[in-house]
Amino acid sequence: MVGNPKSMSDARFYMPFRSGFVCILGRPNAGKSTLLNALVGEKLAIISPKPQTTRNRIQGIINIPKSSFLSLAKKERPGARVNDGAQIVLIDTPGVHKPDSSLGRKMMVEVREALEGCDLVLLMMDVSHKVDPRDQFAIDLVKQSGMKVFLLLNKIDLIHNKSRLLPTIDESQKLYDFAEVIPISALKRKGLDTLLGLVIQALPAGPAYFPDDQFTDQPARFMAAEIVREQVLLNTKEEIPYATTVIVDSFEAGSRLTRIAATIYCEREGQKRIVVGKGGQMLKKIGSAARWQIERMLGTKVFLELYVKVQRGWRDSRAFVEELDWRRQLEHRMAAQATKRGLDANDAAD
Ligand SMILES: Nc1nc2c(ncn2[C@@H]2O[C@H](COP(=O)(O)OP(=O)(O)OP(=O)(O)O)[C@@H](O)[C@H]2O)c(=O)[nH]1
Ligand SMILES: [Mg+2]
Repeated sequence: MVGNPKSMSDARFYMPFRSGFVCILGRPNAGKSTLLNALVGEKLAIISPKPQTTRNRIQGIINIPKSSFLSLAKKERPGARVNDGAQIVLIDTPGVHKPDSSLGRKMMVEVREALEGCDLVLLMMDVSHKVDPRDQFAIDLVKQSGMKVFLLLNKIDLIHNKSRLLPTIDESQKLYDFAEVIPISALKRKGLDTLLGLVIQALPAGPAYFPDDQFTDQPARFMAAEIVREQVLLNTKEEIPYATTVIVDSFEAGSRLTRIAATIYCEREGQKRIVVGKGGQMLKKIGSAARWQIERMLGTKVFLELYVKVQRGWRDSRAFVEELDWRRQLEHRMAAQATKRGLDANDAAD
């Protein structure tokens, strides 16, 4: 039995509740969203082999109860026996790149906003590739922030001769004064317990920021749009994945059935033809795969209506790109609802 931890004279035995914001950063395709999903244990972010899949920052909340924290903490602090648990707010971000469109610039704003005020940065690199100037761009960002950074060498499952990892670790240590260098495989869930233990150690004592049954801040409406976009990414090639976006036009949640209407926007007629496919076959394929995933997420049947429209050069339209931001969409809908309530109240008073 362990006594009241707070009265223990040896602080080694007691770890207070810890919490903080942890930003996952790295160039496109490093595996950031795969790591977010693996650590949270839910599919919060869409994933594809194509770079620049993630366009918004996405928060995933990990609650670590007292008991399970123990085994993680023990690895890092032998003898630790009592702890009060932890809450990690992980933030997945778009891949760091040099933007050449309004969409790209907005993605980089998302990265910078995620970095602001976070407690720790997890910089991810793909070990199956050599470090190149595109990695340097991400390193420069963390240098400017001056934050505590762990370097995650991801995709170690692709390195068959593990002795090849040692020179990579040595080399990477020259890039920045990383607090830790941790080899992982986000896909195969290798090294993630060690990573979690070290992350918790790096966080300050603090309160839970979210209720313990919440695992993301994203509304289901936005996640549904992302699931449709993921199917477009997985089923199309060349420039189409980059030239498409999805907006949910209506989302009516019921206890058994959710009705969703969404529009896939492309930049040109030719792209629209490919997304629709011969006799509408491609759109049907995208729709049924997306519907199945949304049903799993919501736990209801889903009636999904998809439309395809051309919005010429939308990636270069600042106004259109801003409208894609779900935080902004939410603000607009709340404002519209408040106006409607005001009008209804006036009608009732008349
Ligand atoms: N072999 C292997 N593949 C991985 C690993 N982690 C991610 N991947 C793959 O790498 C590709 C990119 O993964 P994402 O998680 O979408 O990468 P990302 O960093 O979020 O990419 P962006 O959103 O484009 O910035 C996908 O095909 C993943 O399945 C890993 O540990 N091992
Ligand atoms: Mg991603």
